[in-house]
Amino acid sequence: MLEESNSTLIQYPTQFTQNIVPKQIHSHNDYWRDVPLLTALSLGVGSVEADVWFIDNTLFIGHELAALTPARTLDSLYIQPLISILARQNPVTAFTANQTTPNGVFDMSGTTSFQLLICMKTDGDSTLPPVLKALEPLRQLGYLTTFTNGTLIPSAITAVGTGNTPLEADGIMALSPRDLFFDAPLIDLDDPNVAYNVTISPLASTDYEPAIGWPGIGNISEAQMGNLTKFINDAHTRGIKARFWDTPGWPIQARHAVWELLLNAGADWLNADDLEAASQF
Ligand SMILES: *[C@@H]1O[C@H](CO)[C@@H](O)[C@H](O)[C@H]1NC(C)=O
Ligand SMILES: *[C@@H]1O[C@H](CO)[C@@H](O)[C@H](O)[C@H]1NC(C)=O
Ligand SMILES: *[C@@H]1O[C@H](CO)[C@@H](O)[C@H](O)[C@H]1NC(C)=O
Ligand SMILES: *[C@@H]1O[C@H](CO)[C@@H](O)[C@H](O)[C@H]1NC(C)=O
Ligand SMILES: *[C@@H]1O[C@H](CO)[C@@H](O)[C@H](O)[C@H]1NC(C)=O
Ligand SMILES: CC(=O)N[C@H]1CO[C@H](CO)[C@@H](O)[C@@H]1O
Repeated sequence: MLEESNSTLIQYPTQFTQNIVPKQIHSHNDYWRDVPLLTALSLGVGSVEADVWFIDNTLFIGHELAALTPARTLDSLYIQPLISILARQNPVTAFTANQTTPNGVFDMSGTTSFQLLICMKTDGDSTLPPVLKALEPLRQLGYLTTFTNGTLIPSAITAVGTGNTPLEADGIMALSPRDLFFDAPLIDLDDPNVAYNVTISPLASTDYEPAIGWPGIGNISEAQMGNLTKFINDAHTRGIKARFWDTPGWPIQARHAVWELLLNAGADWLNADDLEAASQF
């Protein structure tokens, strides 16, 4: 059996994520999982969130200061693992000689871009430059979705800044080429001051409770349904994907009712803490 499983006939280069169906699930506080990034990938989760703190010239990962350790950095937990996975998904062989765009992390769907949401916890203006620098190894390998010369070129990883990420002045809007994007405020997509579009924001998000409010129990009101439809339409009109965070987690029945409501209304990402439950939903 061991011998059989080692046969060259049943092995192939990109099987690290073999048979995993990619899903539009966002892993909230991904660094809390058993294994950051890999637990999510094993369940087909298409987007992960990493909270970064820029302290002593290093980007540490964690929910709060008390949770930080020297070893857990943006580079060690996300950038290097992604590079090693993408190296496996992009073997250099005679068969790939003419391939111009890299495969993504999912073997089953090479063109699916994996979303890396970087939530800046420390001051945005001082955290942005080191985050851009941390992305350099992915950038060098051509793995980052990039807006350049008026064209959006999709690639294996789409990096999006959230939290304190600055938009204007020297923020995301000033980047050219741009390979870090901006998580737009979903309820302000009609803001006349910023004409959000996919060249700035592939994603727009909002806190579910103040925006919609239906707790997942009883009937949703017409006004709540109207708001939900409006926000999703505002995003889709601009080609932007919609995400609602902090949806009810309990009771499970309410959590599922809200997930069902969101998916039926056209929300693009399910924001989840329990990835296993969301991946089986
Ligand atoms: C698998 O096969 C290769 C080449 O035949 C051999 O070098 C390697 O030791 C084998 N690995 C296992 C775990 O049997
Ligand atoms: C790559 O392109 C060359 C030149 O057009 C062609 O001869 C070769 O068959 C192609 N290889 C593959 C794997 O498609
Ligand atoms: C973008 O335009 C500049 C100036 O015209 C050119 O040097 C550069 O190669 C272009 N980049 C891409 C990716 O096409
Ligand atoms: C996208 O939005 C930015 C910021 O509002 C704007 O500068 C840019 O012209 C827009 N691009 C397109 C193609 O609409
Ligand atoms: C909820 O909606 C159903 C179906 O429209 C209706 O029968 C029921 O009375 C409503 N419940 C409440 C508490 O309004
Ligand atoms: C958060 C939000 O925008 N809520 C809106 C829901 O819809 C009602 C009725 O149109 C508005 O008054 C609220 O502002």
